[in-house]
Amino acid sequence: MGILNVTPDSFSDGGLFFEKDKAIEHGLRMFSEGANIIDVGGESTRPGSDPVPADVELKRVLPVISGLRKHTRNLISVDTSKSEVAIAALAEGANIINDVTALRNDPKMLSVAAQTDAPVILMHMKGTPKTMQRRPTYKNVIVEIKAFLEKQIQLAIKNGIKKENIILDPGIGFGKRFEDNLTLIRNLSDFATLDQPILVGISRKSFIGKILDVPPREREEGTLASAVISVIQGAHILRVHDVAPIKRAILVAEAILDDMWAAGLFAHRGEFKRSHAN
Ligand code: 9MG
Repeated sequence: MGILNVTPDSFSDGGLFFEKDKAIEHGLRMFSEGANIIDVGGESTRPGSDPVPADVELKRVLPVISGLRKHTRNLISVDTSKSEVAIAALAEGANIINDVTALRNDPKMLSVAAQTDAPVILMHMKGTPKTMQRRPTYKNVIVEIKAFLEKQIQLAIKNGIKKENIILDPGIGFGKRFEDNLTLIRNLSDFATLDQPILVGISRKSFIGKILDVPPREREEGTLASAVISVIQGAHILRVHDVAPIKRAILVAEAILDDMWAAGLFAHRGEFKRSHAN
């Protein structure tokens, strides 16, 4: 999944793709580099950021989604937690809803996802983007996030969202301490028991900056290392800025993992492949 932030203030590429034509060109470039989905967002969710009104978000994302749709039949997701924005984006050609609040910000999001039959990404976040990095704590970060995601799966299904339309995301960097982010990536395979595809957003995030002491634009190698480990641990979708290098790294990692599976060295990967075979 390639990231397309149509915002003036996102943490690593704020302002770069704020202009419609530049955003469309960048989205198409990420598809040509191997992205299977482009995630279009009009509201920054970086730590400390304020929400923007729906009309501002709409003005930012709709022209980009309709522009991309004119050129491609590939998948487009809309990064929003507002039902009004999700409805308009899906009408304009988006296929997937990426809701970083896991359907908690806007109660109407449940019926929108159910009625449109759109796949929905349910992400864990402690607090809001404004408050989430104010001393988050967990007794057991894996157990607590799994319990939260399980609860949101049940809520979604009770409200008519199909199980096969649910994608889960532990929300790296969203109300997490440095060590929580490392623990989540290291133990991503624990989320397999929830029996849904797993998405992770590791790209250029602050845990990488903390390890390497580099700004967001210099976090590509750190992102690559995190991406490969996430795939080994069972991630199905990676949300990233630098599509081309990450796609190449993952293709190589997957070829090795598939050979390991064929040799009987990676049982859980084989189980996942069998259970998701058409
Ligand atoms: C919008 N956004 C920023 N980071 C993200 C992440 O890690 N996951 C998802 N689903 N969305 C994100």
